[in-house]
Amino acid sequence: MILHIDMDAFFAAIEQRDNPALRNKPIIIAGDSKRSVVSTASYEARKFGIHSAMPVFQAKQRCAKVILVPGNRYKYAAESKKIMAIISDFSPLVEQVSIDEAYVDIQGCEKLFGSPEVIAQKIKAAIFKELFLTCSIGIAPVKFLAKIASDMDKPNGITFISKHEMARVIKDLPIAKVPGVGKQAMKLMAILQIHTLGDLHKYDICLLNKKFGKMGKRLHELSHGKDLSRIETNYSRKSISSETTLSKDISDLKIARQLLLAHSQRVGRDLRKEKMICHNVSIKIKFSDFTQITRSKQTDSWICSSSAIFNEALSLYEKVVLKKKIRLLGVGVSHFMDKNAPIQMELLCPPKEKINKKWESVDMAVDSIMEKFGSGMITKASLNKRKKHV
Ligand code: TTP
Ligand code: MG
Repeated sequence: MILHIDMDAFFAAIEQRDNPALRNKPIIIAGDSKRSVVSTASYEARKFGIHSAMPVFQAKQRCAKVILVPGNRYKYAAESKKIMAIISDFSPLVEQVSIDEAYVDIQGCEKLFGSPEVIAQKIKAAIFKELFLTCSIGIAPVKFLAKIASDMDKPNGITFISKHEMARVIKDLPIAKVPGVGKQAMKLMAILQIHTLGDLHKYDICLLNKKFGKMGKRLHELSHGKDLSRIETNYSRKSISSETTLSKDISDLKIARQLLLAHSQRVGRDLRKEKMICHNVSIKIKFSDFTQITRSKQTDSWICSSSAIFNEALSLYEKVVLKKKIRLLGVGVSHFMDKNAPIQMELLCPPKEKINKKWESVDMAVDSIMEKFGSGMITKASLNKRKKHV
């Protein structure tokens, strides 16, 4: 049996816990610009139809009394660590999949802690006792159904899908709920009259493969209750990104450069904190008409300095033909490796960035000042004029 644990309204719940004035109130975690988007909404705010990714102005239209709370991602990351440590007391097989969710394989734990439902109750109680936070837990024989189950009775619920119930749940499961099925696939599915996971039964695996590629095979397996993915215990972040919705649309390259530099610094700092180097840099641009593009490239070497990330981001940016003004700009890095891991001398393996010692010590000094006094305390001189745009 697999458990999927997902914290309830994670960022908002932490803020409500830490500030009694916010409890039982509709709150959203978001930047304070009019054009920011909601990262999470408390369940009180959700009653008004407010949800993640909704622009803040819309959230305010839906509920005039909604309280806007600026986020603190370091605090949330610290809570996340504590949660994962509590869960690990119940089983060694824990796979963290995001800041607030994890799969747990409880094979062999039942003698020690009881039935799957009892284990779920114990985990919920342990998290609440230590951190005053609630979560929802799904229990199922396979990972993907455990994840779906954890969403069925939110907040603060436990949902158990037994082996015998799997076929029934799959038969009626809306295809939109299946992890990995995106908007494009949904359109094609609608044409093929596929509305639930069970509807896939009548299709041959070859046809699904042809229509949906690799995902077709996986969906075919899932529709038969087979999920071959195992619990992967070595959690590591797969990507780090930073982005801002600007207070005013921009088209000026100078301002875009400043923003790319600021995001490269934030991303670089997080990367160095994780003691990682990366091999892929991406940018994200949302235009004034809300259309969005991402561009990414593999770097020639493994990098971690803010300046190298910035150079890659800028070269990506300069290749974009800008026909509209920009509303949001972001930088991301992915394809990580431990900074201290030896590089194999293979032809295809890129070399480590030749670190410029002077810049490395600047990065280190800036990182530690930010760590101690907050990110507003130090900035590049060229970024100082940026503030009015973000
Ligand atoms: P979720 O688990 O998707 O959402 P949630 O924990 O706020 O609410 P629930 O699980 O009860 O439905 O995401 C976990 C956290 O990740 C969330 O608190 C904030 C952050 N997040 C964003 O920053 N942006 C987003 O678009 C989403 C969906 C989440
Ligand atoms: Mg959650």
